[in-house]
Amino acid sequence: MIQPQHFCDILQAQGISFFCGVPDSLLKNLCAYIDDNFATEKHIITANEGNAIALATGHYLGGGKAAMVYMQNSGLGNTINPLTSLTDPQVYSIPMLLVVGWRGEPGVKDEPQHIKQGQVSEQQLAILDIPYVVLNSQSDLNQVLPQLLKVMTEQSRPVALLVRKDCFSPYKTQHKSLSNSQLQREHALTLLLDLFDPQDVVVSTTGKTSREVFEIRQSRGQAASDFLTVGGMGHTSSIAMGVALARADRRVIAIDGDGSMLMHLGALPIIGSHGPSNLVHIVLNNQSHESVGGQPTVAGQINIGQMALASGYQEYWCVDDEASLKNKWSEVIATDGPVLLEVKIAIGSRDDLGRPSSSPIENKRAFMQHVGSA
Ligand SMILES: Cc1ncc(C[n+]2csc(CCOP(=O)(O)OP(=O)(O)O)c2C)c(N)n1
Repeated sequence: MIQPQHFCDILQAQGISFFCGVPDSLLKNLCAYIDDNFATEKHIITANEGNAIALATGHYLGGGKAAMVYMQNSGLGNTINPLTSLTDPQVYSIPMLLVVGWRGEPGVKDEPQHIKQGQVSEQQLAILDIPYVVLNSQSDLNQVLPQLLKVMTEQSRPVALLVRKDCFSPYKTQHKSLSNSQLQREHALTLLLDLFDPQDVVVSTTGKTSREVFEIRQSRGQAASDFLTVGGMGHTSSIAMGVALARADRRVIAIDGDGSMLMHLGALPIIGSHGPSNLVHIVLNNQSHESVGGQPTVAGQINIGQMALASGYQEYWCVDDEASLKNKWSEVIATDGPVLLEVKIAIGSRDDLGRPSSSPIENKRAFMQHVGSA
């Protein structure tokens, strides 16, 4: 296995000492090492992967040095626009090293949302004309990295490492949880699902939130008719807005995460300006990307309430424990939307948390039957 420190040492020796990106579970040991060992001006966790390409572009423009951009292959989609219209050799020709976690690699068992992306990742890099190398735990970094970075520098272009599962050796973060809340996400979800009306329409976000929602419903013997946004991270609130506009007679509840909300924050003013009165936007804020390793977000340093209200939401509340959550809910549902409820939660989840046992198509059908659109 490759030690994260060894990897970063070689990069630094090759002149790369600025890191940015969005965390990925396959890269979590590398991300944790970088986060612990590089100062905040050398390592920035961006809202989405396209932002990271832009940040690396600015780093090169401002300092003449290439940066490393890390991401899950799900994030490749977010990078395609800046990679084709900004950094490509036919445009500004900007060197950078992309480190891409290869979820859904053909032949490796993975979740439905990773299958297609895993199949097309190599083709995507090829069609983008990005020279790449597949990295595995046995790769000889002393050979692979200098060769790839030579191409990057000589041709002044993005190059990539496509990183297989179990490539990096374990690294335990020294980083402490930023959240002060004691409320575990799964418990918050249990309380919320108790508070919801059976007629409510629920859209839940990417990562462990949707897995927990699914398990709670299953443990109660309830139909799994919530829409689980297993892919398309950052789009939960926009999906919910679409449903809310289509079904003005039903209360629609988006259960978002802080990382997910930040990824496509532009959704907020669009929701606020179009004002679906039947939309409740809940943000479970643990100030981290807990699902992929707990790397920090900036959600503890910003004022989500002011952002929501400035975006045109009708009302905002913040709760951080069981009593305040139960207490506020009647007010939330009595207020015309769109409204935003921030629930401050602790970092953490069960080790034995399962994965949805129904397929996305079954999930879609159950959801549409619940909404009355199928
Ligand atoms: C475009 C994209 N980038 C990255 C990922 C990997 N990913 C899955 S869940 C997640 C973290 C979500 O963080 P947050 O919304 O705060 O929820 P939490 O996991 O903390 O509950 C990330 C980065 C992804 N699925 N899609």
